[in-house]
Amino acid sequence: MKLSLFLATAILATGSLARPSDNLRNRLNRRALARGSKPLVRVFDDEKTDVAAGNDTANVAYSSNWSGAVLESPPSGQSFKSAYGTFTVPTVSKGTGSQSSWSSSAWVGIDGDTYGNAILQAGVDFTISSSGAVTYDSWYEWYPDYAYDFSNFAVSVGNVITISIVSSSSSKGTVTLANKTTGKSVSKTLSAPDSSSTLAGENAEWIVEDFDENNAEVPLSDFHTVTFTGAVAKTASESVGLTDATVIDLKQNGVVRTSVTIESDSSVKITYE
Ligand SMILES: *[C@@H]1O[C@H](CO)[C@@H](O)[C@H](O)[C@H]1NC(C)=O
Ligand SMILES: *[C@@H]1O[C@H](CO)[C@@H](O)[C@H](O)[C@H]1NC(C)=O
Ligand SMILES: CC(=O)N[C@H]1CO[C@H](CO)[C@@H](O)[C@@H]1O
Repeated sequence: MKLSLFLATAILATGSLARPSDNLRNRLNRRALARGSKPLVRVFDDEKTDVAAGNDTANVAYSSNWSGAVLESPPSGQSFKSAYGTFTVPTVSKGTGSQSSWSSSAWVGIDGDTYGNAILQAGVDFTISSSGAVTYDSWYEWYPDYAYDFSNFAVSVGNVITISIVSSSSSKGTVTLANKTTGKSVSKTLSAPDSSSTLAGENAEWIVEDFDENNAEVPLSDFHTVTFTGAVAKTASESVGLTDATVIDLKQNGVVRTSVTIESDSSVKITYE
């Protein structure tokens, strides 16, 4: 697939994500930090195509915000209605530099790459503080609205979580996180925040993001490896796997921070470097 040279220009202030494991004061502080996902921001300086390690067919691009796999267009005349993926909550270590905390976030979503007006998404943040305390926070978001916590879904390392993103119309969708071990799940039905942020169903993605707080990227935590399995996006009539997905590596200040491999039609592995 040819790489799109679309540049997401929507740099909108997005919202708050409090951490359920923090006390109320910290929650309020975090809300003030305006945590949110952003559409894909490509890094153009040395965008590369067809040069994935030893792989002639993969489409590879760099982003300062996203790493993972993106389906950039549905089968002709169709749109993506849903996207699914399962991952194991990873151990988390400190990232580079001297920081008060480091974070990253694994999520599945619809839109936000070539179509930047909206993203319907849900996932789990991984944060480690300078003291070494690790918190995992589950959340949902319809960009450009804020990210919100799921309450009553406290994930921990090793949990196997299935994410389901299902749009019932361009302005309505339901996101679900399910614990594969227990079958326990949380769901939220969301509406488009406004008439300009409806879904197009043009993209589906499986991402580890260096998300924004207070309009700046958070220092990236070392998430070791996140592998999405069972990765599939569906239109009204077809299921689409990852074979033709575009691979996106995180690149910041000239340094590639991830290594992404499409392992099969239903699996993508994202490794922190
Ligand atoms: C290259 O990547 C594609 C998916 O983009 C995959 O189907 C194929 O098996 C890979 N080939 C090799 C040699 O790794
Ligand atoms: C998921 O299941 C595991 C194993 O039973 C359990 O320890 C964990 O607390 C569950 N997590 C959630 C978020 O339900
Ligand atoms: C824009 C955005 O999505 N969040 C960050 C991603 O990258 C851009 C460009 O590097 C930053 O300005 C954003 O803060």
